[in-house]
Amino acid sequence: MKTATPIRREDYEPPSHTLSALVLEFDLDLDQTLVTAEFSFWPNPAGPSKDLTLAGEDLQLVGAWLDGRPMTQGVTAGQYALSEEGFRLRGVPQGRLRLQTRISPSANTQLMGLYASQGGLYTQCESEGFRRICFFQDRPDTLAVYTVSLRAPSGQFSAMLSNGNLVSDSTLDGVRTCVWHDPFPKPSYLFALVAANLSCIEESLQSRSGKTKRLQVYTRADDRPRAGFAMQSLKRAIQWDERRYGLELDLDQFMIVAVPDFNSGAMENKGLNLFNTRFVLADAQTATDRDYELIEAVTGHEYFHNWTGNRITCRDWFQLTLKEGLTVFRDQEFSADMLAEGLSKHQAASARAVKRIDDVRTLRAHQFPEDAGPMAHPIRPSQYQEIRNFYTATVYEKGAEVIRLLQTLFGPDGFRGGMDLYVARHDGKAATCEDFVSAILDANGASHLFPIFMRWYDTLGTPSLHVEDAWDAQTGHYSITLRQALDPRSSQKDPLIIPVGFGLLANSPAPIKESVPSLLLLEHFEQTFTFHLPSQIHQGAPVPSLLRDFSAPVSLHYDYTEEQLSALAQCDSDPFQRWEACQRLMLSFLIPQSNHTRPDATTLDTLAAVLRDSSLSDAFKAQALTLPPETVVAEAWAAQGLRIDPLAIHSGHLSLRRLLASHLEEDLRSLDAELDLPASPYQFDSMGAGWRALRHLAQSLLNLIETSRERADLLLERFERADNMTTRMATLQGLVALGGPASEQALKEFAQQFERNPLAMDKWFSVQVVAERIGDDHCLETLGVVEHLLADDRYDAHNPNRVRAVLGAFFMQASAGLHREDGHGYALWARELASLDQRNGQLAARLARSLDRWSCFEPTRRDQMRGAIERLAAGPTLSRDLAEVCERFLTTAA
Ligand code: B3K
Ligand code: ZN
Repeated sequence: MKTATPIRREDYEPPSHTLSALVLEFDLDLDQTLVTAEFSFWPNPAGPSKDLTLAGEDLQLVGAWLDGRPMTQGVTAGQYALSEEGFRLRGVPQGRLRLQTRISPSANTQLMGLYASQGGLYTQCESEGFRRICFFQDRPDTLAVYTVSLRAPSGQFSAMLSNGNLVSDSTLDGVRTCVWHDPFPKPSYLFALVAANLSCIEESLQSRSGKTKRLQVYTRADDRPRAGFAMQSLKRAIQWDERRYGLELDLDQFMIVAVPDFNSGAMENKGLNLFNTRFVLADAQTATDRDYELIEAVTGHEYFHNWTGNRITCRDWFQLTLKEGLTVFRDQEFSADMLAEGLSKHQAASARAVKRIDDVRTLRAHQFPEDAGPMAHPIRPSQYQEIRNFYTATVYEKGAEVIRLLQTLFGPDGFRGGMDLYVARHDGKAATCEDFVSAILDANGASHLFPIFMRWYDTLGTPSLHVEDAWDAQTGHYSITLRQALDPRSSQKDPLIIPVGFGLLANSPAPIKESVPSLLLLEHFEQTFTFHLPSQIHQGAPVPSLLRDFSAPVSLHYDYTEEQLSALAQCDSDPFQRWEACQRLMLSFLIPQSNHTRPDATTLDTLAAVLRDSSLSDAFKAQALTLPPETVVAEAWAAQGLRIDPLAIHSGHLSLRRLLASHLEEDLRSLDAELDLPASPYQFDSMGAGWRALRHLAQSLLNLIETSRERADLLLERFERADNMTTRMATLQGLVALGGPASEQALKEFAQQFERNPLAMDKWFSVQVVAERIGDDHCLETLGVVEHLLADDRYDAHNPNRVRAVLGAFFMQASAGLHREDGHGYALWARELASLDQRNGQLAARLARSLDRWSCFEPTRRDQMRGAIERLAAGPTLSRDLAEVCERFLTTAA
C-alpha cells in the first residue's frame, strides 16, 4: 500500500504569489477540451519567497507564454519545469502568464475537474479539482475575479453556463461563444462551467432592497416538470437568509443545474450551483416525502454557502468546518423554521423537535461511530493525506453542533449579533475558525471564553458526560454532579465548555414550585450544582431532564430507572426529551448486559401512551416509536465493552419490533387501516408527511407479525393504488420483505412504470438490497440479490447514484447480508471496491468506510474483515483516497 506524506495544519504558510484577475477560455469538446488561462502574478509580501508553482493533475500542457513570449522547459530562469507537483516557473518573481492545456472530459471517470455526463460537460472543483482543468495556485486563500469564455460548435449545447453574469452570447462561423463575468473575487474551488442540452424554468424574485433577481433551475427537458419544488425551495431559502440573517443575494442571476453523474450531493459554486439530480427533481410520482425534505434542505444549504463559504471562504482546507459546520447549522435552522411556520406555539415546538430529532439521529448513527473509530478526527483535523476524505460527518454534523453551542450560549439574537460582526470583519476574505469564534464571542462580551471554546475544534472523539444526583428528603436539597471525560486518544486534554440543557420533573402529581436554571454550564472536569426544593420535601426525588434539546454533542451517562424514563417520555415539557426517553427505554432491551431481558409492562405501556397522546403530532409519534438504528445499538454494545455481534443486534432489533407490534397491535391496526380510506390526491406538506410516516410505520410493524399471503395481497393492492412514491416505496419495501409472487409482481410493475426514470430506478435497486427478508416464501438471500443486481443491464458502475443504490445500500444498510457468517459479504466488499477504485477513488473510499468499526466486532468477523481490508489494501494501484482509509483501518484500529 503506497501512502502519501500527510499535510499538516501547523505547516500552513500564505501563498508565495498574488494572482490577478483570471481570464479563462474553453474550446469545449467531450473528448478533447482546450483550456487557455491567463493572469498576472507578483510576490505576496506575506508569503514565502519562492518560485511560482502552479498545481496541475492529468493535464497536457500545450503552450506557455510569459509576457507574450513563448516559454520553454528547462533549468534556467525564465524556463519552466513540469513535475508531479505541477508547473514551476523558475526565477521570475512577476509577470503575465498564459498557459494552454488539453484535457479529456470523457476520460475523466473521477468526476473531479471537467467531466462528461450523458453528453454534457460539468465541473466539480472542490476541493482540488480546478488543478485538473488548468495549472493554477489551486488553494482557497487565492482569490481572483474570473472572466470565462465558453466556445463550442453552435447547436451542440443549448446551455453554456459559468459563474456570475452573462456578458455576451454570440455565434460566428458556426462557433457559439458565451462570455461570463463574476465580479466577486473567489477561490478556484468555486469555479464552475456547464455545457449541455438542458432546459430551464425561470422565476424572478424581488430582494429586500428592491432589486430583481433572476432564478433558474436547469434540467434535462424531460425532467423540467420536476424542477418546481427546488425553485420554490430556493425562493424560501433566499427570503429566509434575508429575514433571519439580513443577508441578501448579491448576484443578479442565480442558477441551479441538475447533474446525472455527481459524486456528492451538491456544490455551491458562485451563482451556479451544481446538484446531484437526486436533490433537485421531485414530483409526487417519483419522489418520497423524504426526498422533498432533502431537496429543501440541500437547496437551502448550497444557497446559504453564498455567504458562509463563498463571500467568506476558508483560509485552508483544515478550516473546512468553518463553512460546512456553520452552513449545516444554518440549513438545520432553515428547515426547522419552515416546519414551524404558521403553527401555534405548542405545535411549533413539536415541529422543531421533530427536526432536531432527525438531526440528532443522524449524528448518532454516523458521526458517533466515526468519532469512535479509526478515522476519528477533531472537527478541524490536524492532518490529512487526501482532503476529499475529510468531508465527514464530524466536519459537517458535529461541526454544526459546535456552532449550535454558541447559539445555545448566547441565544438566537446574540448569535445573530455575532454573525453580523463576522460578516463585517471578514467579507471578501479567506478566514479561519478562530475568526468565527472570536466574532461571536466579541459581539457578546464573552471574549474571555475564546481559549476554552476553541478546544472543541481540537478535541477528537465524543466526550462523555457522567451525571450523578442526590436528594436529601429531610432538607429538600437536590444536588447534581456533572463530570466530563474526553476520548483518551484526543491530544487536546483540557476540559470543554459544555452547556447542559436542564430541567426537573416532580416525581409526584404536585409540580415543583421552585424554578431551576434551564442551562447548567460545565467548564471544568467536574462541577456540582445544588438546588433547594422545599416543595418537594415528602414528595420523593425529582427526575432530572438532562441535556435538553441535545444541548451538546456528548454521550450522556446517567443511570435512569425505567420509571424515570417513563415519566420523562410522558411528561417532559421538552418534546425532544420525550423522544430521547423512548429511545433509551428501547435501547436498554437491545444491549445484552443491561438489567432487562424483555421489555416489561412499564416500557410497553409508556410507548403505548405516547402513541395515544393526542397532544403529539403524527410526525413526532413516528419518531418516538422508531427504534434506534442498528449502528447506534452497535455503539452502545461497544461502549459497554462488548464485542459487536451484528447478527445478534439485528435479530434483537427485529424481536423488539415484533414485540412492539404485538403489544400495540390494536392501535397499529387502526392506523394501518386508514391507509385504505379514500384520500385526497397526494401533495407534499409536513402534516401529510407526518400522517404517512406514522401509518407506514404501523404498516411495517404489522408486516412483522402477519406474514401471510393475504397481507402480501393487501400490500400489493396498496402498491398498485398508490398515487405517490412515498406510499409506493413503503408498500414495496414490505412486499420485498415478505417475498413471493406479490413481491415479484410489484417489482416488475415498478420497473415497467419507471424504466426511463433513473432516480426511481435507483430506489428499485436499493429496496431489493435493504429489505429484510422475513417472509416464509423467501428463496432469496441478500448477497445473491446483490450479485444479481450488479449483473443487471441497468446497473451502471459509472453512475455514483446507481453505485450507491446497490453497493452503498449493501455496505451501509444491510447488516445481516454484509456480515453473514461465511464472510462472503466482505469478499464482495473487497472485490467491488477494488474495481470501483480504478474509476472513482473518492467514491470507493467513502463506501469503504462501512467497515470503520471492524476491530470492535466479535473475533470471527473481525478477522474476516481484516482479511478483506488487507486484500483491498494490497491492490497495486490504490487511489490516494482509498489508501488513506485502508492505512487508518489497519494502523489505528481501536
Ligand atoms: N461543498 C460541497 C462538498 C463538495 C465535496 C467535495 N469532495 C457540498 C456542500 O457541502 O455544500
Ligand atoms: Zn456545504
